[in-house]
Amino acid sequence: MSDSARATNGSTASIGGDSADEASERDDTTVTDEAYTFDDVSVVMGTYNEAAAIATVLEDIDEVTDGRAAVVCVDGSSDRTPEIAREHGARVIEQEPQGYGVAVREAVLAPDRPVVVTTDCDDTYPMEALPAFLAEINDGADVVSGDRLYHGAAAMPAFNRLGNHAFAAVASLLAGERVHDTTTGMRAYRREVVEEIGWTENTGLSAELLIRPLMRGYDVRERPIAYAERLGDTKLDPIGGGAAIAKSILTVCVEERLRRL
Ligand SMILES: Nc1nc2c(ncn2[C@@H]2O[C@H](COP(=O)(O)OP(=O)(O)O)[C@@H](O)[C@H]2O)c(=O)[nH]1
Ligand SMILES: [Mg+2]
Repeated sequence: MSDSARATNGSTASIGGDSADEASERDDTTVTDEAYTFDDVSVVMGTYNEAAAIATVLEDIDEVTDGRAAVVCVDGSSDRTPEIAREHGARVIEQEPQGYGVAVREAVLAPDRPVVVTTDCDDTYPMEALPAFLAEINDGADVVSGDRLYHGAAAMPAFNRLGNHAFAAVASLLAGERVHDTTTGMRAYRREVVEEIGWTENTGLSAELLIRPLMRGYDVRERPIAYAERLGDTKLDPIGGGAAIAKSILTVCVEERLRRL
């Protein structure tokens, strides 16, 4: 996808195109003649000591979806996060803290609704974009990925921003498709996509959740989103986490290329 073809005014851009090979490789999960509503959507997240943010995040989801989206929190907190989650009607799955990906893998596999949306529980992601993400799924997308870097991500620490640009450049090269934000926490998936693929990464799970569907020919679209400053403290160590993400991107891209042989 060239930058000129990239979405500008808040619409999405498809990444690559389905080659006959890629399309025949996957199950046909795209159902375009049924319109999902928020009754068909689960919003899921890992939560680890997010008492400063969780009420805001869950209230935003409720407001935007009119209380219709189901919410799942996979929680490893030692603070009041799980109580606040339950008070807001979320389903809480308790799990020892083992890192981002261990929590989010359990979270994306938990729902039985057909559309699964991930977010962080830190108030950085715009829940008001949920209707647009759902509309994109109803338009036939298998994965809709929020691109924080499109609008500049001024709220992101500069080191992380640089790293995220670098991850996107490397992933684009290795995957053979231009992607712009590989580590975003906000995406919508058809549930079949998350169920059909085996997930292996932890800190790098977000990149894996984008790259494997993309390299298997699913309809993956990036959509520019706003990105706000975090409430509460980050759980990711920028250097160790960054190295783990880089390793995940290499591993996943190589595995997906070998899988095509
Ligand atoms: N359950 C659980 N959640 C986690 C863990 N690590 C991170 N999270 C959650 O995963 C999300 C992403 O982490 P975050 O600190 O926002 O990472 P950042 O966006 O890279 O700064 C947040 O909602 C965290 O609470 C963990 O070990 N266990
Ligand atoms: Mg975050």
